[in-house]
Amino acid sequence: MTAIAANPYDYQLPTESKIALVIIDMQRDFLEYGGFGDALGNDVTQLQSIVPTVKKLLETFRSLNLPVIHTIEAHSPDLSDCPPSKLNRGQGNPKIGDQGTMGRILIVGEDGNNIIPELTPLENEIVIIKPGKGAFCRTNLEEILQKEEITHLLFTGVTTEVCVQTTMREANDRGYECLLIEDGTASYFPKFKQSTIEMLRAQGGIIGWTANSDAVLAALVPQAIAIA
Ligand code: TIU
Repeated sequence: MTAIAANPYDYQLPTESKIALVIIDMQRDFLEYGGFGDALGNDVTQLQSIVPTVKKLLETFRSLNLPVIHTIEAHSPDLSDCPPSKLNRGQGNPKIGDQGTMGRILIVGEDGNNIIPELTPLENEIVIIKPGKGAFCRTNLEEILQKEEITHLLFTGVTTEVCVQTTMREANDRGYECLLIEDGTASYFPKFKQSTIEMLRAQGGIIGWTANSDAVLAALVPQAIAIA
């Protein structure tokens, strides 16, 4: 069995079941001006640095014919899937559903809700539209993972301490073997990213593992050669 050099110890890749790359919310709403992240007062440039790494991982998974799961945080145009607690949280103005420079903020189908062009999903890739921070909340993600016999999830995306961490915790509780790719995730607050990495892998990997993308790629590519 191949292993990824990870923290707090090696992460074993499965031989019988499948591994998937999960790319959380790499949508314009979070990475560009005029979206939800910007509306909340965040510096969106913090998130842009991981794009080349996520792209490289995406291309590797595609070349190995391994499953890729993209998520998008989005609400229906009538906001019926957005609880008042989420809509009214903070004192943000504009807020979810308001008109931004890329269309209505965090609304499905609007320009700002699209995944950034560098990471546009292919037809055969899974795209989970999620109304919450976690990708298992009010979605069919668990059903899809079971059907596809996916047991191991490698996480990338934004933001580390919000949607990425929430989803990784949800997945861990459901029995998935989770690894966070450290240089494939970002936060508007670098210290929150670092804390998240440390807390997820503490206590012997209480939520899962963390590793650098180089370690992930080094483990995956020889396996592909072996399969071929
Ligand atoms: N605000 C923030 O850090 N994140 C979110 O609202 N959503 C995600 O993390 N995707």
